[in-house]
Amino acid sequence: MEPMPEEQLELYTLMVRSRAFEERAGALVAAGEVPGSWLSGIGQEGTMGTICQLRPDDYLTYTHRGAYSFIGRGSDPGRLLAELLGKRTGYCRGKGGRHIADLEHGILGKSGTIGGHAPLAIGVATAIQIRDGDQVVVSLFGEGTSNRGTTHAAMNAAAVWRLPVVWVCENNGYMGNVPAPMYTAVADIAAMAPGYGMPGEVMDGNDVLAVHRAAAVAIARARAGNGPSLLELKTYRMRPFGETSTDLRDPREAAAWLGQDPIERFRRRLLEAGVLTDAAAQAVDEAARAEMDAAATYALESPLPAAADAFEDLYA
Ligand SMILES: Cc1ncc(C[n+]2csc(CCOP(=O)(O)OP(=O)(O)O)c2C)c(N)n1
Ligand SMILES: [Mg+2]
Repeated sequence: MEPMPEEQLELYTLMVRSRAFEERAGALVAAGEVPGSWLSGIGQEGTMGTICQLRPDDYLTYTHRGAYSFIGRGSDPGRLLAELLGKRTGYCRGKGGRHIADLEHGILGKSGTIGGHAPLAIGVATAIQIRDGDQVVVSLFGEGTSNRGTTHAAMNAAAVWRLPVVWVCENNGYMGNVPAPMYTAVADIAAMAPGYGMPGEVMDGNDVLAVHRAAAVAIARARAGNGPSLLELKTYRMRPFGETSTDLRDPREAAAWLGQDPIERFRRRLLEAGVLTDAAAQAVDEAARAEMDAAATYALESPLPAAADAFEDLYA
């Protein structure tokens, strides 16, 4: 079922805010303000079609890319940017950098090794099942990450135990600068789903309403106790692997994908349907930019952790 017009506008606004965050984060990296880097999700905002459907008490685990996980869940952009800058006001008190967990919004963080977050999804989903809850876990991963043993083991366990997980593979065709056919023999990651005993579906990841439709089915299935699904979103990242990385991909490829920009496509569709006007779209853009400017100011003006803070948050 298509989301109602108001829901479509909300979804569009989330995507624009996510993009504005990415642009602000990229600018901070370029200005030398970030001690590490940022792995941009510009071009992959179609993934928001899954995240926007989660309830506040649901959970999300993610690999490493994109702001949509956080913006879609309601995280505070100021605290996110503060974390990126290593500031004390960040979600992990400046100790995570771009490895961010926002437990208030059910974002369980990620692992330094790709695919390390997949077993985390299983742990939470098992806890939900033991407690007879009806929450779900969405777990995002890249097509490169699909080849980690942890990812395979977790997908198998989720299917065997009928856990409430929705696996969302963002297939952007590359692991760093390496094209997918060099590390995966099948064209579609979702083709692996029947091998685990769960449904799998491939879709145009830049068509956010197609993503929304498929995610609605997968989330309902998980919530009803009928087990996991695997969604594969075919997409493209419009930025280099990381904001400090060299992009070795063919620039003609990126130019071709520009016409597939998920936000542009959704905007055109909303304009044609009369759900959005040019003036309203401009207002959404301006509000998002102003919000992220304020977030950046907050992050830049926030204090660094004190030396003694190094001894806090430790397991001993
Ligand atoms: C076990 C492990 N190997 C390598 C890395 C370095 N690494 C970080 S992200 C990444 C690429 C992952 O590609 P993909 O899953 O397709 O995600 P994308 O970056 O394309 O979004 C790699 C190799 C890592 N963090 N952990
Ligand atoms: Mg990839």
